[in-house]
Amino acid sequence: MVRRNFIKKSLIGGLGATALVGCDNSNDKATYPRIISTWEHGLAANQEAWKKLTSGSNGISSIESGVKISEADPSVRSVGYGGLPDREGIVTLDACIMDKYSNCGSVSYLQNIKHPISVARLVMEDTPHVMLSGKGALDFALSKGFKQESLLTDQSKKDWLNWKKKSNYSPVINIENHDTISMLLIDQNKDLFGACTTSGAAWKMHGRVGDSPIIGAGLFLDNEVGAAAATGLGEAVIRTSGSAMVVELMRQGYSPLHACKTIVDRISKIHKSGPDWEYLQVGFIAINKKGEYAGYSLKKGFNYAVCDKQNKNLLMDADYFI
Ligand code: SD4
Repeated sequence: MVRRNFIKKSLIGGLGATALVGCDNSNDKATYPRIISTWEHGLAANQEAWKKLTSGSNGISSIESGVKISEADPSVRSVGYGGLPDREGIVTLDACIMDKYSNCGSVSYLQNIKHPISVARLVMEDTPHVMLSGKGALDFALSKGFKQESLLTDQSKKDWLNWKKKSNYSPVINIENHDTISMLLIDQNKDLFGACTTSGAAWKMHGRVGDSPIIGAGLFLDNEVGAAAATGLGEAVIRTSGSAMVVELMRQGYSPLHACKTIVDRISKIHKSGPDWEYLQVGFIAINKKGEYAGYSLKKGFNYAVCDKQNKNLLMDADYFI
């Protein structure tokens, strides 16, 4: 069942007039430039990216700057600084970035670096590789002048100690541990860029890497077709190569909404009788070459921020399956 989108609320000083608009097909409207990001904290990230883009920065610098806002914000509990740790109380970060030429860079299982997206960008630009992981990623970051710092805030440590009392790994959907920021940007030339950054699922096993640094899973784009990115339980997204599949469906002519919905249906079929069904949430955002976009999730509660000239910067409730 597809439910209609409605615009929930708007932000933000500098960009947005307040708007409340009823059900419509606004997400089918083509326009560019346009930036879409997962979750409510995507509003602030969009605002920064938009500011950069419209003052002359290129697409890749604009999305990097945008998602860095979430990485630095300790109130965003599953990205960068302030992100919830793994079972051992250690914050480990995953991030990736991709540009219009299909250049991409990624870091996984990175520790003590506040802006993994910037390290991912340098992996893309300054190495012959796509992904660096763990100590190698950290060494690379240090060689590029990044400074080590603790990312575990007092609040996150408190939450972890609290969690440890029961040590029950049962993610709470849509809050705390499902707030990866994924951002997709189409610029004034209709070129596409994408970024994704997270501290991953809270209370994950130490060493666990999710979908977010995996090109094709957490993020994918093809500049001839469109871009897609994911949030939610990474294992489910990896199993279906989620973002790559959404883009491939758009290549076949599906709308962004239909493409996202098809992959969410597939994830639902695979997991329906599995042990993680109860807490499973996945959401996708997608944008095509015309700037048409959509967000769609398995369960109710996923929202995403859309920034363009017409709508300013709005938080949209995604359509959902259940
Ligand atoms: C992960 N996909 O590590 C990430 C978590 C997430 O919104 O998206 N949270 O599985």
